[in-house]
Amino acid sequence: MVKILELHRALVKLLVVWSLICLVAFSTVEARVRHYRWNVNYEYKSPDCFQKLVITINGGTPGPTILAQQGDTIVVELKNSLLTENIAIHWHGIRQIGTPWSDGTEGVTQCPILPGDTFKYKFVVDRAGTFMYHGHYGMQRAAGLYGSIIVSLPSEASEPFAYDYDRNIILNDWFHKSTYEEATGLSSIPFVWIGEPQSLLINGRGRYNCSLLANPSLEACNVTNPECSPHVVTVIPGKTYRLRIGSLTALSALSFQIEGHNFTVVEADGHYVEPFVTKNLFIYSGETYSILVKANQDPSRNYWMTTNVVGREPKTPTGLAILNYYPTHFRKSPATVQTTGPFWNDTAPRVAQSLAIKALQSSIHTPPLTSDRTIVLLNTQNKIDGYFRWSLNNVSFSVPHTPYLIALKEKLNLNNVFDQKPPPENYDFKNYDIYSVAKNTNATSSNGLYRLKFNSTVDVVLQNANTMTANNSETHPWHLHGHDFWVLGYGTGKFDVTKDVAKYNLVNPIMKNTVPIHPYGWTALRFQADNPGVWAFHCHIESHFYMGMGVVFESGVEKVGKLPSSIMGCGETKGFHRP
Ligand SMILES: *[C@@H]1O[C@H](CO)[C@@H](O)[C@H](O)[C@H]1NC(C)=O
Ligand SMILES: *[C@@H]1O[C@H](CO)[C@@H](O)[C@H](O)[C@H]1NC(C)=O
Ligand SMILES: *[C@@H]1O[C@H](CO)[C@@H](O)[C@H](O)[C@H]1NC(C)=O
Ligand SMILES: *[C@@H]1O[C@H](CO)[C@@H](O)[C@H](O)[C@H]1NC(C)=O
Ligand SMILES: *[C@@H]1O[C@H](CO)[C@@H](O)[C@H](O)[C@H]1NC(C)=O
Ligand SMILES: *[C@@H]1O[C@H](CO)[C@@H](O)[C@H](O)[C@H]1NC(C)=O
Ligand SMILES: *[C@@H]1O[C@H](CO)[C@@H](O)[C@H](O)[C@H]1NC(C)=O
Ligand SMILES: *[C@@H]1O[C@H](CO)[C@@H](O)[C@H](O)[C@H]1NC(C)=O
Ligand SMILES: [Cu+2]
Repeated sequence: MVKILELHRALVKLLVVWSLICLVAFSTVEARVRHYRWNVNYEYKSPDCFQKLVITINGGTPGPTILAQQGDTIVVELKNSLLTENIAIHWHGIRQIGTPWSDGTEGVTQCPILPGDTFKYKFVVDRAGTFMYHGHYGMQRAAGLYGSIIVSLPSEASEPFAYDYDRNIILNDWFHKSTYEEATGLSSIPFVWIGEPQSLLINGRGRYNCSLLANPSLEACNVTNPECSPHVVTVIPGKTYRLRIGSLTALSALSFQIEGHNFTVVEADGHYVEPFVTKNLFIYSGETYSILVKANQDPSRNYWMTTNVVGREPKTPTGLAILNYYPTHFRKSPATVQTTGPFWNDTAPRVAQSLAIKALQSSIHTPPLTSDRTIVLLNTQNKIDGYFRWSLNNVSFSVPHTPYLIALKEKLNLNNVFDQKPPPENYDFKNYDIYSVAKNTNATSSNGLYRLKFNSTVDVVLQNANTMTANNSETHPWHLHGHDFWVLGYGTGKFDVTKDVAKYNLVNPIMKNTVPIHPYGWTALRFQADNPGVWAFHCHIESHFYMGMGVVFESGVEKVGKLPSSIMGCGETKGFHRP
C-alpha cells in the first residue's frame, strides 16, 4: 500500500514536471494569432438608463475585450455595418512596429472604412500591459466605439508584484445628445456647447436620474432597466485584485476611489510604476493604470467604487460600481454615502500624483541624456474666422483628406495633400502672458506636419495657457501614437528653458503614451523617433482634437514596408495604382 502511494506520488511529480516542460517549450516557441470578427452597428441602448443610439461591436458597448499574450498577432476583421458612416479604429498604446498602416487613425494612416466594407487590422502586441481601442473617425469613440486590450506576459515571465485575480474597468463619460449635435455646435457661429456629461460610466454602466428629464413620459428612460444596473466586482475576502483601469472619456478628467480601501498603483500605460499607496487615482482620457486592491475590509457588507469629475466644475453625478464581498448579498448596493475625490478645483493633488509616478526601480529604461530637437507647443484657445478653435503656437490642426502615410510613402503629389510649410516649433516665449485672455489672438489653420530625423531624440514641451474665458485653464491629456515617451517633468506656470531643463528627471522617468498638462502648467517629454511611419500626437479630449488640438510627426517613412491597398481609396489615393 505504502509502495503504491509512493509510486503514485512519483508519477504525479513526473506529470507535473512534464507539463511544466511542455508549457515552457510551447509558450516560448509559439506566438499565437488571435482572430476576431467584429460587426459594428448602431443600436438602441441604455447605458445610463436613458435610451439612445450607440455604436456597438458584436452587439455591445464597450466592445469585446482583446485578451492576448506578449508577442501574439491580433487580427481584427471589422465589418462596417453602419449604414451611413465611415469607421476607423485605433489600438491605443500598441506601437504598431512594422505595421504603421494598422494604427487606425483616419486621415493620418488610412482612408476610412466605408459602410458595407470589411477591413482587416493586423498587428503584433509586442509588450505586456493594459491598453485600449477606440474609434478614430469623427467622434465615434464618444458614441460607444471602444474597449480594452489586455496583454499578459510570456508564460515564463512573472510580474514584479503579486496578485490573485485580474479585473478590468473602463471609465467613460456619457452624453445624451448625439456626437453630430456636439460636432455641429462646435463648428457653428455662435458656438454651441453641449455642456457637461449626463453621467459617468464604469464598464459601460451608469445611472441617470430619469426624473430630471423635462418630460419623462416621452422618453425611454427607466432606472430599473438591467442595462444600467451598476457594474459589480465580486471579491473573495483576503485576496488581492489587480484592477486594470482605463479612461476613454470624451471630456472629463476623473478621480477614482474605492470606499474603505486604499490601493497601490503598479502600472501606467503598460509600464511598471514604483509602487505607491493612495486612496484615490486621478486618471485622464487615454491613460491606463493597474492598481492592487486587497479585499481586507469587513466582508459582511459591500463598498462603493466611485468616479467623479475633476478639473471642470462638476455637473455630473458620481459614477458608481459595487465592490461585492463574496458571499455577501449579491449585487446589494452599499447603504453608505458615496465618497468622492478631492475638490474639482484643487489642482495640487493632481500635480502631486503626476510627479509621484516614476518607473519601477528594477525596470528603468533611462532616456538619452540629451535631445536633438525641442518642439515647444503653446496650447491656446483661439478664433479663426469667428469660429472657436484650439491651437498650438497659433496653428490649429485640420485632418487632411488624403492620409499622410500613403501620400508620403507612395510619393503622391504632396502639394495636393497637405500644407508643405511645417507648423512652428516655438512661440514668442518671452513676451507671451499665459494668464491673459487678450493674448489669445486669431489663429490660422494648417495640416502641415513635423518631419523628424529617423531615430533622433525629440523633446516636446507642452505649455498650457488661458482659454478664452478669464481665469480659466483646462487640463489636456496628450496622447502620442506609435511610441512611448519619457515623462521628464511637470511644472506650474511658465516653462523656464534653463531652470526647468536642469531639473528634468533623467534618472527614473516613467514611460507613457498619454500625459496631462495641468491648468497653467507645463509638461516635458522625450521620445526616440525610431518607429517608421506617420503618427498623430493630440489632446485626447474628443472635442479638443476635433477643434484642432493636435500635430503630426513623420519619421523614417521611406523605411515603411509595402502598404496594403485596403487602406487606400480616398482623396489622392483614388487614382493611385501601385506599379
Ligand atoms: C431625481 O430627481 C428628482 C427631481 O429633481 C429628485 O426629486 C430626486 O430626489 C432625484 N433622485 C435621486 C435618486 O437623486
Ligand atoms: C422599466 O423596466 C422594468 C424592467 O425592465 C419594467 O418591468 C417596467 O415596466 C419598465 N417601466 C416602464 C415605465 O417602462
Ligand atoms: C488609508 O490611508 C490613509 C492615509 O492616507 C489612512 O488614514 C487610512 O487609515 C487608510 N485606510 C485603510 C483602510 O487602510
Ligand atoms: C472651488 O470651487 C468651489 C465651488 O465648487 C468654491 O467654493 C471654492 O472657493 C473653489 N476653490 C478654489 C480654490 O477656487
Ligand atoms: C479676428 O478675426 C475676426 C473675424 O474673422 C476679425 O473680425 C478680426 O479683425 C480679427 N482680429 C485680428 C486681431 O486680426
Ligand atoms: C498669433 O498670430 C497673431 C497674428 O495672426 C499674432 O499677433 C500673435 O502674436 C500670434 N501669437 C503667437 C503666440 O505667436
Ligand atoms: C537608434 O539609436 C540608438 C542609439 O541612440 C541605437 O541603439 C538604436 O539601435 C537605433 N535604432 C534604430 C532602429 O536605428
Ligand atoms: C481673474 O483673476 C484676477 C486675479 O486673480 C482678478 O483680479 C480678476 O478679477 C479675475 N477676473 C475674473 C473675470 O474673474
Ligand atoms: Cu484638450
